[in-house]
Amino acid sequence: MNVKVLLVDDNQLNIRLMEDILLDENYLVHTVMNGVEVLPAAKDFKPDIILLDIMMPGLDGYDVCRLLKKDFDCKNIPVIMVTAKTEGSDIKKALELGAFDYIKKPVDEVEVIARIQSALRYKENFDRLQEMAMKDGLTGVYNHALLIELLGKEYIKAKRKGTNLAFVMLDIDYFKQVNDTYGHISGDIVLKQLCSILQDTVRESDIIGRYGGEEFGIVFPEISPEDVKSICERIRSNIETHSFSIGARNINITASIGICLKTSSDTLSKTDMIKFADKALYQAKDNGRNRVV
Ligand code: GH3
Ligand code: MG
Ligand code: MG
Repeated sequence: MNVKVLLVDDNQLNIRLMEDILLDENYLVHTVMNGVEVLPAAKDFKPDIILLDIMMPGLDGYDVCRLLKKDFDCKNIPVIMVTAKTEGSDIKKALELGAFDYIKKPVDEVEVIARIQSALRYKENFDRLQEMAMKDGLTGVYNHALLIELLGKEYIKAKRKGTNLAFVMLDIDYFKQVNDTYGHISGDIVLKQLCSILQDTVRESDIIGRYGGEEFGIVFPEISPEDVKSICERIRSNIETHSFSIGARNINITASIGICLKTSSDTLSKTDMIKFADKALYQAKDNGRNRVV
């Protein structure tokens, strides 16, 4: 895929010069000629990198950089300042505001490409590490810490908007037997396939995480009691009817599910929600497993 560059400069000639350099590399370039348009353009165009002029009327490059670094969607896009301001104090200010690097005007073609590529290499490593810090290595769903953090975020959002929030705990039935009979590697394959079922069954906005071992948590923002019950019932039945293929063999498993739904008038805390979902899960186990409570 082509590298996407958002180019910001208030001077037409500078833009043309830089565009020539970037288009030579087959980069996809979107240009913006004033500071206020940068944040909306960045959200819309989703660039891999932003080349940002400092001296512009209205919002200057420093102001724009500050705005970008405060924005949830844009804060990790590397910003390279392109500037005629070459005093040490100017560069210091740009870097302190979160700019990744700077290029001095008049620009040199080889230097521009080298600095862009260095920023892209950094970003690639950053993304990989961030993914590793957020996701469970085996199943690809969120890890325990992220699941709880995202539940907290949704809890605050639900409170502010006065909407429902559900937390669901799912635990595989007699999973120890799967490991004991077919081995841990097979057990791992089952866990991965189970997560695919979960992902295929819930809505895009729902959040799946590995609570621990063979227990998974799902956060359902803005959901009615009927809908959360029917989605969980569908999860339960999709697991029960799925043929889990481990090597040449196919096996069947079931899972038990506990739901805690908080309406806007409930005063449950985030921790209460986990506690009640867990209680419901254990009731599902006690009542014979392979059921939703
Ligand atoms: P129950 O119906 O009461 O939930 O029975 P169970 O056997 O599923 O429950 P238990 O908690 O006794 O056992 C869970 C098992 O899950 C034990 C553990 O070895 C296994 N397990 C946990 N994490 C992993 C993993 O990452 N891979 C594999 N293969 N097994 C795991
Ligand atoms: Mg279990
Ligand atoms: Mg368990």
